[in-house]
Amino acid sequence: MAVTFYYAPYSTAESTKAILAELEHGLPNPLATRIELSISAGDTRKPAYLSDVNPNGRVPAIVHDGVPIWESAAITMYLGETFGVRAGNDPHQSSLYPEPGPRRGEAMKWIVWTNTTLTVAGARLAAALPVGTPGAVEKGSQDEVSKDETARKNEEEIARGDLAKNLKVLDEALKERNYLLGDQYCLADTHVWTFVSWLSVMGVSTEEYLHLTEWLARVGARPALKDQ
Ligand SMILES: N[C@@H](CCC(=O)N[C@@H](CS)C(=O)NCC(=O)O)C(=O)O
Repeated sequence: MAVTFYYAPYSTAESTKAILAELEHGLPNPLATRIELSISAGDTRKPAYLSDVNPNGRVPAIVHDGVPIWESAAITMYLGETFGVRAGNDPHQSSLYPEPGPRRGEAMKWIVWTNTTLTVAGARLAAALPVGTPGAVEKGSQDEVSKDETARKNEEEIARGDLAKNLKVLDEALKERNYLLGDQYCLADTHVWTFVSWLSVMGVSTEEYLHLTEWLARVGARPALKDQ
């Protein structure tokens, strides 16, 4: 087994966990060995982890054939390209990621948008929530910041407004289509789904976005994801 997956529970690593669940679904053996780390215990900042796995001291990260790959968007695209594209007409192989071409570009667009736009607003909200409330950054995390109550509330409001704009973009894109790329589910759906699901932990409601709400239920009901 050549892939090692480093994760911490309830972290950004949930995205890679879901991607692997989809790719491993129905396979006789898992694709990856899992290694659990504790952020609050400082595991992600231990010298060996920083030097051999991720110099940023964060999860998720994978090591494949000795090569460390970090950043959840890069990991999703890499695992999709490596394990998710059906080779030839083999019906036993999964086709969870598009072949090179415009559809691949669309998948990349949503994966990168999730990390650079949606999640940036979500991370600002997490950092603005008082430590200890659901979804707030963990105590001891490098993202923990202290601020006075007025500044905190202000930042929370701006972040919630930005998230609402982003969710509307997603809702519009899902109008008249079952999945982000059309009729066929792909790992871009998995990736975006994990981050939108994370937002609900912080009390961000998606109920007013009808298409998005239906899509969340559709993706969440997939056999590989429903017990996540
Ligand atoms: N941009 C990175 C963000 C990863 C990230 O921020 N991970 C957090 C957990 S949600 C982490 O590992 N934090 C460790 C720490 O704060 O010490 C990605 O998408 O992979």
